[in-house]
Amino acid sequence: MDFKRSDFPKEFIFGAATSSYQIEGHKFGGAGKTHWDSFAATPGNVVRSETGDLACDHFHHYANDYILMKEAGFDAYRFSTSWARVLPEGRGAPNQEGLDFYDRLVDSMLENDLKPCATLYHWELPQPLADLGGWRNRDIAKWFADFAEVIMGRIGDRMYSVAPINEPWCVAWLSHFLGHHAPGMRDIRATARAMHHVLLAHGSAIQAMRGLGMSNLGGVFNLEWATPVDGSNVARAAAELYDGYYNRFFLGGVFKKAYPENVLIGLGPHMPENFEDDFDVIGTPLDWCGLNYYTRKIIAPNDGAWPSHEEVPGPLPKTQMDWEIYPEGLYKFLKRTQAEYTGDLPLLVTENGMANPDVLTDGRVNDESRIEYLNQHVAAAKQAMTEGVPLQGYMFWSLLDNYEWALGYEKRFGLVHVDFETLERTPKLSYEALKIALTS
Ligand code: IFM
Repeated sequence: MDFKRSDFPKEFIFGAATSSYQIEGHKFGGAGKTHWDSFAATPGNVVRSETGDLACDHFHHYANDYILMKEAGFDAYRFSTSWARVLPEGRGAPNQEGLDFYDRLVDSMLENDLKPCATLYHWELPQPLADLGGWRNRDIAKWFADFAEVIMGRIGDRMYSVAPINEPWCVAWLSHFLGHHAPGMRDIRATARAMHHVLLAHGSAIQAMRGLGMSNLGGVFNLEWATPVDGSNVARAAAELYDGYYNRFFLGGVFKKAYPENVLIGLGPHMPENFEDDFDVIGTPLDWCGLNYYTRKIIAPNDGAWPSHEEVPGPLPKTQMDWEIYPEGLYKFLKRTQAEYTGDLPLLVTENGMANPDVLTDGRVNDESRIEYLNQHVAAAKQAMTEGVPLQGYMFWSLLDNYEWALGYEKRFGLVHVDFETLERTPKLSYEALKIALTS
């Protein structure tokens, strides 16, 4: 790598991230059905209709996975807890086996000197709650706060940090407006409700965890830089709207207790009644803010219904996801988030990485393009730090190749290669390069 640990402050945290449904093996340990199981069982939604049933079988391999992390010199592990594994019905009686699993997981992280950084929800909603309307139902805020109390009542004493929800934009817009993720809806009213309720659930869970006496609680937002297709006013307004519902809606709700006006022009008529009354819960103070960053989008206006724009292909080199590589976006987001939303609050890059068509040859994966991608993005973050952004950590996505949701197992994001038949783990060149950077 072009960087090493000593280039950063002593207390700076390097970590790797994963999520429950993407790696654990959902069929093990008495977990309940989730909306991802039904979404994937519906033809056309997921490549080859693949599911997280087995995934990386982290359920049985976690101890070795943490040894790999320790050997690479990571300080922290960002993982998520599966709501349906803990509460198979989403509410009511906990699954003791699920609670015991997370208990073992956390102890094993600590044995390997990894700071446990939990996310309570990374997208696998228990099916019984989806049947009740899921994120469209305001009651989800209460159900989620109850789940936060159950899981943190068991492992909260050993957490380094906790965030309630991974990437609210994906939970709401990607899943209810674009229909790319479970529950696969394409409905503006459902979207408006999900966008508000996901933030209400976030704030309610923060309050529940404060009630348990917990600290170091934050939020994790995925941000995508929007570039207008040309210099016209309509193109600029289109990109500002994309920025509004992708980025500013969620940061605005949490840190300013307000949603952007340009977004409310379209979503306003579909929002829950008196939604403004919830801002005090949504804006419950946090201890840190996490940014997940991968790419930018070029936005062009069109004549369609609101939001009346579309993404067009950009000229930059792309990853296996067809996402442009644009490290400047990370720099700009760190600067802008501090300047406009978070001030002195610590920031973390909670996800960054790339999918690459990695091939295992003679026991090696030469993922030089991933090394280059990480170098460029870490340098962009370092630049922002040099200019005063209080960045306190950087987590790579992902530790392991895993279930990339609707794209199944085809897109490989791991620092460690996984053979999905034998489940064998093989550290890639990027893992080895990071190991040298973090341990020397
Ligand atoms: O795999 C996902 C993860 O679940 C959330 N953030 C983006 C990653 C890559 O698409």
